[in-house]
Amino acid sequence: MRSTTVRRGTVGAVVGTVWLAGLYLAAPLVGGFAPVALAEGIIVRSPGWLSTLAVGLLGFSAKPVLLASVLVGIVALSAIGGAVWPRVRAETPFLAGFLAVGATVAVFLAAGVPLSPSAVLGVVVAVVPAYIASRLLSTPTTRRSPDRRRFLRRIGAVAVVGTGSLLGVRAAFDRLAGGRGRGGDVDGVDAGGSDGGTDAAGEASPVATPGDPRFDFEGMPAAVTAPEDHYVVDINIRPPDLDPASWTLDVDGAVERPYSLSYDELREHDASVEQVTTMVCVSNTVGGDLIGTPRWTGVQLSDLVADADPAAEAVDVVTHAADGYSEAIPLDIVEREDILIAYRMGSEPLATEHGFPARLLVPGRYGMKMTKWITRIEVSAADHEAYWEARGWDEEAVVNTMSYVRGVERDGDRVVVGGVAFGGLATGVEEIAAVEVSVDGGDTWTEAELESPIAPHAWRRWRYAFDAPNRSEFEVVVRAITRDGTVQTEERSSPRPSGATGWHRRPVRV
Ligand SMILES: Nc1nc2c(c(=O)[nH]1)N[C@H]1C(S)=C(S)[C@@H](COP(=O)(O)O)O[C@H]1N2
Ligand SMILES: [Mo]
Repeated sequence: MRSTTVRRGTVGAVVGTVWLAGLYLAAPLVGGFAPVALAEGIIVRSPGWLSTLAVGLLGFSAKPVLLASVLVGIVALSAIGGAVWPRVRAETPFLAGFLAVGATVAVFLAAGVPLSPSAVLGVVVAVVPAYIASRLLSTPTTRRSPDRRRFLRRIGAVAVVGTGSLLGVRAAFDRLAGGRGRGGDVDGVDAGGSDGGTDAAGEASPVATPGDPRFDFEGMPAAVTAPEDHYVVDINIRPPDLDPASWTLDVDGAVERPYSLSYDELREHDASVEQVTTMVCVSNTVGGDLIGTPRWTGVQLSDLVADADPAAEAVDVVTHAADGYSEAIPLDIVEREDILIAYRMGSEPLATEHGFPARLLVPGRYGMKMTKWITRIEVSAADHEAYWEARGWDEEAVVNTMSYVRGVERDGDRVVVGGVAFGGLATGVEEIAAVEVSVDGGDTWTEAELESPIAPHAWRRWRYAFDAPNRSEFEVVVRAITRDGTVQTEERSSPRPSGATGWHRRPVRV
């Protein structure tokens, strides 16, 4: 009898896997791959000490590991369910269908999917393939056929064909939708590959860019990042969709004159300025892609706060967002004129995923400081514990000095390598004074050419051209030097809690 139990367990696992593939197929209908939302829900609801411990043990891969555990857990539960499943009787198919619908609805509810016709369709899309798989596998083979090989072949066929075709259909959907769907993205702590350099040269935003064309070559990012090329990171599976007609920005707390602004009042505010500013996620690994330098338009936060007349005991400015996110910055830093409530990126209103209608922009700090979907600016007389701070990340989040290798191109004997360099400061302007590059793995170093600054808090592109008639493989290493002469630290540290450090090292062939 033991082998029957094993077989049934295997059937359960396959049905569970097909169900997961069905959930993935349904993702565009319900705003995302539901298990991601479950994992996010666990992160958000777990106490700060637990997420701190998890990230401490697992590093910045805590979120992918958690998601993987959720997936494996679901398959394991299905296997157990299959193993203890009652013998096939007339009513069992109904019971199975009922269970599958129940599980799907429960997962969607836990993931915060709102009830709608597309959610109902999502349930159908998720359940039907798993149901078909269970019917195909449960009837005669598990009971009668003694032929183990045949059974295994059948299981394998259902698993591969079922899962494969669901994933294929989903990929086709994504292609039709232009590949911009967010569903299933594991945003946040996972920070892309380490080799970077995927931005095509010359993909500049339609606005006239101040970049020097000599720094536009194979693999180099545009000087100014087009909105659609800027990375997206947040805690949501589905970004808040705010209606600009009813949205208000409230400025209140420890102030004499609380007030609110409508979307139009914000855009017509006279303290509006335009600035090109680099933003990088604290979870970016050395050389990673969670960095961009868009052109922003917004209202100076100092003006918005001053208009409310802060009380003498005010210490912090807390920004609150529609998704429950919050961040705090000390009042004395808010006096800087380059901290904006931004409502435009490039020449367009902020995209939904970048915080429409408005978001905070704090130059020189990591992206986590830059609250999207902002609804309230609270002047606070007490120290506020912000969202990521409560989860063990650095409170000040000043950007570490960094430099990345991005581009490489050959023209005859001549080779040019290049990339970007950036650093933040608690106050003051961007501080990169020089970039040094090695093409022999760090044995010898040369000073690279730096593009003239395009803005005070924008990255600097760098390039280094040299003759290499007889060599095609190089190990490029780069390090930046700040204005006070400090060389970027070689010491590797993980993104948590204060951002990654270390020299970017990248083998290239050209
Ligand atoms: N409301 C809200 N704002 C947020 C976040 C969030 O999860 N919710 N994530 C922050 C983080 S960690 C980063 S790196 C930036 C990313 O902004 P972007 O997606 O526009 O690049 O937004 C920040 N602002
Ligand atoms: Mo971030």
